[in-house]
Amino acid sequence: MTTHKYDPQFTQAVINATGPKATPRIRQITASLIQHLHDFTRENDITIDEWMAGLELMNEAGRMSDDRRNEGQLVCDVFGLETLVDEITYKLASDAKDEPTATAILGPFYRHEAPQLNMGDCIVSGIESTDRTWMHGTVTDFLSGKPIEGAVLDVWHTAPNGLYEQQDPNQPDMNLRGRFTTGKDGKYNFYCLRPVPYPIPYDGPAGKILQALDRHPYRPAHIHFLIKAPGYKPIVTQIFDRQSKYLEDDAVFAVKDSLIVDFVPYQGDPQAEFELHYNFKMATF
Ligand code: MBD
Ligand code: FE
Repeated sequence: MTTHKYDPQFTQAVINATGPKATPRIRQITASLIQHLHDFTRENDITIDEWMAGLELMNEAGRMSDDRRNEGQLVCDVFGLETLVDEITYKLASDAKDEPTATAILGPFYRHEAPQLNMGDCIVSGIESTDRTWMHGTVTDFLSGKPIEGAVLDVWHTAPNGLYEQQDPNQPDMNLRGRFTTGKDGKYNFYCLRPVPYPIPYDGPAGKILQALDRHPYRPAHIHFLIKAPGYKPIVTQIFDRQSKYLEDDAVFAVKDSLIVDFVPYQGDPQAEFELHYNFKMATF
């Protein structure tokens, strides 16, 4: 008897083709992936044309991706996938009673090797803006509350034109990025801008998907952080301006309540219009 491809037996045959040397984890997740892909395809009567359209989106995302543009990641982001894996990773890692700083997705615009700066330095260059912000706080152990020495705070955000420096030929290399290392007191402080909401890149597959789904491409104003300290789990997160639009409908689903912050008008400093205070709480491994 021949097995029709529509037959669920066919799916089992594909799963069973896995050889004995596949690791248990690979075996488990590919069996599940095949099952879900086949079920999805059967349930929706996916035709060759529709499958080809999806394939072309994937190929286009691949062709567009380089060290300035992670289009594949962006496609995952608009489907909420990066937020989901962030959530899962964070839950698996934590059985804590109290809460370290909540995580949020890394996103496609992180760059390694941002400039190493001194406390009190400014990450803004070549931009006239009235939204200078003095950001400061302490990095602590979330259980003991003790300050953490040697924590490296890696920060990045967009320019007022809505572009990260690698997207914008008019910004200096590594603009609006910096790494700051805490001393004994665990304190950090630096100058940045109060960021603005901005549209994620809209001229590729992620944009096509948003358009087809009748969704806007905007993210609320945010600042990214990657914080590392010896003996502690790294924190990948973002903070969001309470006054910003799109907190409720972020195009990439990254907002969490505990990450919403207040930019406070600041009188005490001729270099800054706003003050932003935020403490980061880390958990040990
Ligand atoms: C961004 O700026 C971003 O931070 C994320 C997570 C996704 C797309 C664009
Ligand atoms: Fe971002």
